[in-house]
Amino acid sequence: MCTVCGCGQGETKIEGDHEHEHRHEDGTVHSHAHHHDGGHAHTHPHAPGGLSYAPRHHHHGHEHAHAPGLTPGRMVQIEQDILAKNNGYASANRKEWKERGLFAINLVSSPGSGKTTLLVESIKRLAGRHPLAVIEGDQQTSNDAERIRATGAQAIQVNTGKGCHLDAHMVGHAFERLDLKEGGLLLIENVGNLVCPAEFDLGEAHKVVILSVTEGEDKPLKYPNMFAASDLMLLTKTDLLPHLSFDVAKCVEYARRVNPKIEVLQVSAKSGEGMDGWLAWLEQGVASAKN
Ligand SMILES: Nc1nc2c(ncn2[C@@H]2O[C@H](COP(=O)(O)OP(=O)(O)OP(=O)(O)O)[C@@H](O)[C@H]2O)c(=O)[nH]1
Ligand SMILES: [Zn+2]
Ligand SMILES: [Zn+2]
Repeated sequence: MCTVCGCGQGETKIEGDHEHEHRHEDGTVHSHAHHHDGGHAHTHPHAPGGLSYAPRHHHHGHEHAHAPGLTPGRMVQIEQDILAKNNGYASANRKEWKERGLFAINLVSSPGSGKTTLLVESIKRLAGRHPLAVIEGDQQTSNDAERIRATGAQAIQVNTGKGCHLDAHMVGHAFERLDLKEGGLLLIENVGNLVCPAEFDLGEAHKVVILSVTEGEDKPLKYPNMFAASDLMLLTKTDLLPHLSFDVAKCVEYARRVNPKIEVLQVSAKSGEGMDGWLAWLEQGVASAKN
């Protein structure tokens, strides 16, 4: 269950997993994914409190709420538990990525802002310069991971089903499937949603909020949490500006109103305008994360 909008969880599927069904004592049936290939189930308990990604079957967290009968107090308790658990996994991810000298970023935005196109164009330009991998989050389909793999880069898809955000636990498992060398770049494309992903730390170095110029300049005011949680705002699709009445200065002012420290870069994945600045930002991050 999402702490913010109450949408369903427990339907997460990482590419390569298989589904199986559970029946609870109250008769509720739900399915979720497991993978058994590789079979190594290596333990890397790297969080205080003994959190660990193995054995893989024991921490699915059946925290989906059967809302009827739940008191508001109980709901708040569940939300706090979910976030506390997420934060445990996020610190585990952060620790592991730090040990490996990886620069991990979490791309957040509303649907269709241009995340995957930007990643594809960035990866083409970064080709061969750094070890790099992508974790793709979407509710359904592996379309985005396939678009990334078409560039030759490795990518793994996480489908969240009814869930509206990636959490640190799924990302940790997806990361296990990647073969990412030391000193590289881990790009995480979150589910398109300007609300819930703001709440979930994945262990990333930065959240980067992508806002396309077709969405209107007032998004930072309407969804302040997301802009407050991000260190960089990328204004995308700037090739379309001549056709729109989007006010860039106003948008930047709104973003700084909710987050005075937010950096802003303007890019067009289509024309290539501004890509150098964005790639320089990434390169600097990779350099600073290296051990
Ligand atoms: N004009 C223009 N269109 C773009 C640009 N970048 C992406 N698009 C278009 O915007 C649409 C959405 O792009 P995607 O890259 O799929 O967006 P996304 O954020 O990954 O979408 P979801 O994963 O579904 O949230 C597509 O039709 C792209 O061709 C750009 O720089 N300029
Ligand atoms: Zn199970
Ligand atoms: Zn996408």
